[in-house]
Amino acid sequence: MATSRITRRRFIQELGVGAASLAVFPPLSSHRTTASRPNILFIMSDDHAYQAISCYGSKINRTPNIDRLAQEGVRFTRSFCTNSLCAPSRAVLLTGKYSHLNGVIDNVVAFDGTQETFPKILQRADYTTALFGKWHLKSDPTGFDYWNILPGQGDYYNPAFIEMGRKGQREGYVTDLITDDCLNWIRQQKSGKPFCALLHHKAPHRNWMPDGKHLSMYEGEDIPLPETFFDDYATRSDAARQQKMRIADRMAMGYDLKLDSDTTNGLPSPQALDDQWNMVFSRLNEEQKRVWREAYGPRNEAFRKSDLKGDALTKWKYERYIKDYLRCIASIDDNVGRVLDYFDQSGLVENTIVVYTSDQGSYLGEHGWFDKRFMYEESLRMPLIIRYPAEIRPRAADEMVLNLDFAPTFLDFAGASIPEDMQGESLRGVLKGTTPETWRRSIYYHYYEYPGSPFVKRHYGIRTERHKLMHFYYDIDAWELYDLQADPHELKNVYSDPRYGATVIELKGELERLRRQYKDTDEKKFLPSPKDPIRRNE
Ligand code: SGN
Ligand code: CA
Repeated sequence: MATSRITRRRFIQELGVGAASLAVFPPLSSHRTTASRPNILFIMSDDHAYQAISCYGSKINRTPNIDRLAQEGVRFTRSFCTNSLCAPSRAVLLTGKYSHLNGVIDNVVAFDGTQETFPKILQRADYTTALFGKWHLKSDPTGFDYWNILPGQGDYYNPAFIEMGRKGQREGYVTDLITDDCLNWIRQQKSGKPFCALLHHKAPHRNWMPDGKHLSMYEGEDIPLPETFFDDYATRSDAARQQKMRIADRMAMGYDLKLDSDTTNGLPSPQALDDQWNMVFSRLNEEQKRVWREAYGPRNEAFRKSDLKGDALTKWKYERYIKDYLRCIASIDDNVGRVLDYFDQSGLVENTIVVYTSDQGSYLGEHGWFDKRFMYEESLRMPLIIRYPAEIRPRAADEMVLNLDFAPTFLDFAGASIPEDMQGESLRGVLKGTTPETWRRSIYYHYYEYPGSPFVKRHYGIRTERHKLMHFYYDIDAWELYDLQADPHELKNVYSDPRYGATVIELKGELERLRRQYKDTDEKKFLPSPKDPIRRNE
């Protein structure tokens, strides 16, 4: 696999880093403002599923600015995360290592900031580095010359920020504020050094609070239900049946669905989340509250009068969820547009790598769900678009890539050496259209946050172009196999179908090979002891 990089690494080791960078890449001192040492702007949103991006074929919304980036860059159609959860995905992208090696297996563990990360290596290679927005790794950021982050999950309205260790609060909407900060910082960069900025949005994460100007977008429109909305999980293992993330019965009336307490028709709702709703709503100033009440008041009253039940009620919940989610994305897309416009005006386009991705995918009603975590396609996939006019031509790329690959990719473009123990592969060849013959044909996945809300069981698995094999473990021992060609929506588990017997044997062999390659052979290593309390995922 990716022999080209192994060869290059050996080459670097043999010659010594300084000599190798002279031989393989142009000398550092001359690339400050040339195409050989690009700036990097890494835009990442939180839970933005590919199903809600028009250049990925969205049936439910338009994202003209993200599409514009895709027209000018490479759009990956098979980009995946290794563990579909926020903090784990972020730790993987910083370190280029799987969760079991970087330590962040779930949203509970704090990131050990003393370990090697790509921003630290870029700093040593004379880059200026900065981080804006969602971080969620608990420990203070390391490897950044400047950082201004949201504490924890952050708030949509008038959010608190931590700027280089100092706490503060700002008036406004989170997606606009994070973008403002990042653009202001870029404008101030006058040192002549290349920069790497991580622009990490909170939106469109739960509880999906849109900004004032998008509150009525999609109102009066029907958003189609996904085909698998009424999945009955008939052929699956108990893992799919026992999760607690169904739109039908797990959404909070206030927090998720924005109903006032007198418009819920007495429908059951988790009290803790609705208390949280009162807290987040109380952050709005009087004018923001007025705009919200004006938009939601009449809709909530109509809901009260309709007295919906059964499937009609579930469909209403879906509509409320998806419209708020898409409204949050409208603001993300507008802000991506602001960044692209600034780059056009400032002449930074040619020599800046711009990435758009999301920490993982999300269910937008598929299988009846919201949230993520499972290795099924909707949450396994990450949208990924990379633009770099100086070196790459626009195309859609089908190669299987991982969030594990970001760190080596950025280091490769920066002309810095890639540590031997990083487990990802540089995407540089793929981006240039010269994919190595040996490029990976399967990917490995491992999810751990269980027991803990929303009760998606621990599992690991392998995906090839055609198949996906998963093993659920801990308080279950169950396998699922999907034939992605015959069954792209993963509705029919064929693990016990004798016609797939040879495939199961072959995939188990390949899965073992990947587990050894990535040094993840001990599934008991991260099991909580029976005395451990249920893990909270904040
Ligand atoms: C919060 C959400 C969950 C979500 C996790 C993790 N609940 O706990 O729905 O799965 O974050 O999301 S909420 O009521 O607090 O919104 S992640 O993207 O940060 O991993
Ligand atoms: Ca996320």
